[in-house]
Amino acid sequence: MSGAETRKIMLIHGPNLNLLGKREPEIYGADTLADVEGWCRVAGEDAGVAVDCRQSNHEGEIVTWIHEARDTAAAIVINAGAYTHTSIAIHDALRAFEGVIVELHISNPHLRESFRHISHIGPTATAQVAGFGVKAYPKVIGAVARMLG
Ligand code: CA2
Repeated sequence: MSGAETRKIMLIHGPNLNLLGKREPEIYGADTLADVEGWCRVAGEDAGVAVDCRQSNHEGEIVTWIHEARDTAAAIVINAGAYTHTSIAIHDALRAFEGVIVELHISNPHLRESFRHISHIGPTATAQVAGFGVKAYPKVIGAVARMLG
């Protein structure tokens, strides 16, 4: 990673999270993904880090972005959506990323169906946050910025 990117965080959202604020507000809240990404960019500006926001419904695209982050970002904040519980490919890609990794969930998967209790992201993560709703995102960006120093 070059010096220019030592203060960049890649924020990755997985499948269906483009629907935030448009369905199931009782679980995920009424704010949209654009709202959340906007708060994170502002939190990044306040903390002196750039936040590179991505969302994909395709596992391979997320894997490719994690590879890209090896050269462009000092940290990854990832809500992999349902791929959290299924994707060895995302697990393996994260294993090859040497920076800070934060696994973030809006809900607390442990309070939900048993198939959400396994995380393949967790064993790769520096830190995990779950159950605080979407308001956790800008807090996490600030915390990661402080970790980066
Ligand atoms: O709580 C989270 O952040 C989750 O990562 C959300 C995933 C779910 O599969 C995980 O178990 C926990 C689901 C994302 C679906 O997002 C939607 C948002 C609005 C409307 C419909 C789906």
